Amino acid sequence: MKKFTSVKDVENIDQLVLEALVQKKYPFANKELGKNKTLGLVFLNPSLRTRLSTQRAAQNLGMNVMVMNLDKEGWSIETKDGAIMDGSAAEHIKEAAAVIGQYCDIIGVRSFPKLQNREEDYSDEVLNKFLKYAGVPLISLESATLHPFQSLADLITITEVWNSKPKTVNRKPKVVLTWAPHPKILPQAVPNSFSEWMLRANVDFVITHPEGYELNPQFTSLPFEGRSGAVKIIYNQDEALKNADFVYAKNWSSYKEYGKILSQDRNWTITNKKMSLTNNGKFMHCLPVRRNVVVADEVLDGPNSIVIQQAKNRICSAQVVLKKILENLK
Ligand code: AN0
Ligand code: CP
Repeated sequence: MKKFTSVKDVENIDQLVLEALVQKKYPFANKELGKNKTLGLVFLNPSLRTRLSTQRAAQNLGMNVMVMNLDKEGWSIETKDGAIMDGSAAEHIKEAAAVIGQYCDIIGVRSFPKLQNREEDYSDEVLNKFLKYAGVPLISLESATLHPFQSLADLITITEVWNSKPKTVNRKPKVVLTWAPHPKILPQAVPNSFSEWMLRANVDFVITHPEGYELNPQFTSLPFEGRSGAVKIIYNQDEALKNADFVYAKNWSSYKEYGKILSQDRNWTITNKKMSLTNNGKFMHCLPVRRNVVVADEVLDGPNSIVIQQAKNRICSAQVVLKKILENLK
């Protein structure tokens, strides 16, 4: 593997999940692989899980890790080509990325969208300029459009939970991604990414959201490998939740009316009543989550919540990818 910015960088996702579960079981089996190699983690936005789990994964592989909060501790960065830099930005992304590339063998970058201009956000400028100028393999720590480490951890978690069921259950799990209310304007990266991974996974996948929250069809349709099709979108949440084995809640702002909050409807909050429509379904969320807005305490604190297992799986998600990139460096 040479980079990890989307599911498209993965040859075989089922194989990757199996290898991740081996890394989880034997976290120190490859601790010599990363010796004398340095991972640089560059954050332009806050993080708890991504920062710590990726750092932990790299340490398990014997790597050194450097973290830079570029937004707070670095020079402010210009990204536009040809800019006349007589404003507040002191350094251009061309030099910043190239210099970090001199110090690191692999670079991770987190860069959220500004949610003002759709075209600009979907060009994923910061990620792509790091790809272009860093000169070393790049991993996405959540870009403006995708969050692949999260989705891989989600698929690992679904696989673990589903495979632990009695062998008499011989069908694909039904996975429902549901929009949920939130007071702030949030990116579409997590649902975009979850959708592009679920479309390629061995699951029945449904998305439910209020009208107007349709995601970019680029991530919800599958025109490849002779298969074509799109995710089933159901606007009635109760109907979508019927017989779900996994309920993945997430808020996002509108893609169509870009960056707008079109609904704050608390009827979309995941409660025990909503979960009772499912097939004793498990509750998932990438975290951080707003209690009693996105999901009721009773669900998050209940026996069917697997959010902590999901967060734990961020380690083996990052570790399997770093391992594959390190193997390719040698
Ligand atoms: C971010 C998002 O929605 O993309 C990060 C999630 C992992 N969440 C918030 O900003 C609350
Ligand atoms: N789920 C996730 O990526 O969390 P952080 O934003 O805390 O890294």
